[in-house]
Formats: sequence, structure tokens, C-alpha cells
Amino acid sequence: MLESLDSLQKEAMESLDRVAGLEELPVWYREWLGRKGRVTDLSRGLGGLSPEERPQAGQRINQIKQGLEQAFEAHQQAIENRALEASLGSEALDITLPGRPLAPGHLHLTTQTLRRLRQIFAEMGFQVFETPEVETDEMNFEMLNIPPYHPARDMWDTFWVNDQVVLRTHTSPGQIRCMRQSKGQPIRVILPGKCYRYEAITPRSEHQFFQMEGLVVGHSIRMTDLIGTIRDFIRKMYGESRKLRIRGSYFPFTEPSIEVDMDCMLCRGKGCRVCKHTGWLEVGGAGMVHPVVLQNGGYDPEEWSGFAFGMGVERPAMLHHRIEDIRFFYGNDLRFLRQF
Ligand code: FA5
Repeated sequence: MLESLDSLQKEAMESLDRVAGLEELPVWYREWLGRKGRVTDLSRGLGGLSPEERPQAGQRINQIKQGLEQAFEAHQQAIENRALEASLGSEALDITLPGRPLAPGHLHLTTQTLRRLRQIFAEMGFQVFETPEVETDEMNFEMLNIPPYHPARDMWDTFWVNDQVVLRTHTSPGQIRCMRQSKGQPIRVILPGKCYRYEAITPRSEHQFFQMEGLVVGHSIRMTDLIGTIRDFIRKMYGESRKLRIRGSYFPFTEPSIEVDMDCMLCRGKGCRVCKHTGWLEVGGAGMVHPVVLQNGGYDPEEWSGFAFGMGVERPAMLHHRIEDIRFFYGNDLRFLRQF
């Protein structure tokens, strides 16, 4: 038996030596090492041997199998290398051809818009104050003059983490954090950041979006300071000839509260699809900081006054670039993102 195994191994090796092309390799493998191959058949024949012969023969068959597997892999590698060398030799290589350019990434449209906003406000002397995206109910609502069960809570559809913790619905809680940290010093900051709302996603509304809050606190700060700041910002961002419209509004944390619009830059106030034929585009909410909010931030409303504003980031960018659907921003479609 053992001698016949030796001659079978020799035969297999000679047959492998004769394999010259990639396509012949599987044929050889099937014949010798496949499920019904000649070496596998040997293992099946072990049952017919005497108990004394069986262990030695089994061991020898395993050695042959391993040896043939290794020889097969080495032979396959050698054939592949020969094929590669042959193809490289036959293909002309022009080393003077210019390389393929690597496309570098670029900043997302939201980041570009946020940077532009920061730059404009920095020129007006505003510092940036960053605050957490996960907030307490106390900061997101109560300290902003919105007690539990107050109907104004309906203005912000909320993702609750638990009874006391929310994903911030707006950047306004940053007002309280900033005032508490500024400890009675005058304040002029912007608070950019991501907000979350439990809202249906539509072409105009995402459940995650960015806002840019502004807060100024000082002695004798007036509504005219607020309007002047917003007017300067709008003209720097959207062009010197932009007009402003102020409407009365309601936010629990500002008194009085206003809503700011600018004339539509696409139709110049004549009326078009983007401005819904009104000639005006919404910029954001604003107002004079409510005395209760000043107090909650540690500022005496008898001595201090302030204004605050809050605007979206994606919606103005949509208007600017005529983007029809906010969902494109975070849909990760490079065909969209590469355009900006
Ligand atoms: C507020 O969130 C107030 N905190 C703003 C404010 C700050 C008022 C300070 C007074 C003083 P409002 O819910 O209107 O207000 O949101 C402000 C802006 O955020 C909107 O004008 C809009 O541009 C943007 N925004 C709101 N919801 C969404 C949404 N689901 N998707 C995209 N942008 C949104």
C-alpha cells in the first residue's frame, strides 16, 4: 500500500508539472484533490486495510495531501507571475503620461455657510460661544421663560432623551449658559450649532438642522441696535441693496419679539416661486431679551438689557443657491455636494 502511495504522489507531481496555463489548474485540482479526486479516494479506501496498516497509511495520505496542496499553490503563483510578466512586457508603458488627478474633497455647503456667517459676525465684533447639543429641559425651556405645560412648548416639537433631557430644539439655551459664564460682563456672541426637532421631514424641514443664535447684553442696548445689526449682516451676506421688513411676533424669551424678512434676491421683491409671490424671504426670529431670561442668566434687568436673534443656516443657503429640497444637504449624494 505504502509503495503505491509513493508512486501516486510521483504521478500527481509530474502531472502538475505539465500544467502550463491558468485554465488547466482547476482541472488538475479536481482530478487529484477535489471531493472525488484520486487522493481523496485513497482516504475512503482506508477501511479495507488491516488495523495495523491503517494508521500509517492514513498519516501518509495526509502528508501527500498537504504536500500536493502546497505544490499546487506554488505552481499557481508561478503561472500567475509568468502571465503578469508577459502582459507587462507586451503592453507599452508611456511614463511621460500625466498622472490621474486625485479629486480633493471640499467643505460641505453647511460648513461653508457657517464659516461665512462666523466671518461676518466676527467683523462686527462677535465672539463664538459653543454650547451642548444635548440639553436639560431646564435650559431648553424653563430658563427661557417656558415653564412645563406652557402652550408655547408646542412651537418646538421635541426629541426627549428622558423626562429631564432633550436634544436641543434651538440654540437659545446657549443664551443662559453664556450669561452664566460671563458673570456680569457685557456680551456680544454668536452661538452656532445643530438643533433637533421631532418634525415630519419635508422639502423645507429636516429633523436635524443648524441655527445661528446671536446674543448681545450691555447697558442701554435697544431695539434699534438689533435692527442695525441684522441689517448690516444681511447686506454683507446677501448684497448691499437688500431691504428689511420687521414684523411683530412672539417668543417667550424675548419681549418685544420680531420676525425679520428681507426682499427676495431672486425677483428683487416683485414676487416669484421662491418667495411664494410675496416678494419677501424669512430671515429668522429676534427680539429684546426678556427680563426673566436676563435674571435667569444672572443679569439684573434693571441695569442690563440685551437683544437676541436666531436664524436657520440651511434655509438661507437654499435660497441663495436655489436649492429646492433641504433633504439634499444630508443625503450624501456627491453629485449634489460637488456643486458647491
Ligand atoms: C427659534 O428657534 C428661536 N429660538 C429663534 C429666536 C432666537 C427668536 C432668539 C428670538 C430670539 P424658529 O423656530 O422660528 O425660532 O427657528 C428659527 C429658524 O430655524 C427658522 O427661521 C428656520 O430658518 C430654522 N428652522 C426651524 N425649524 C427648522 C427645520 N425643521 N428645518 C430646517 N430649518 C429650520
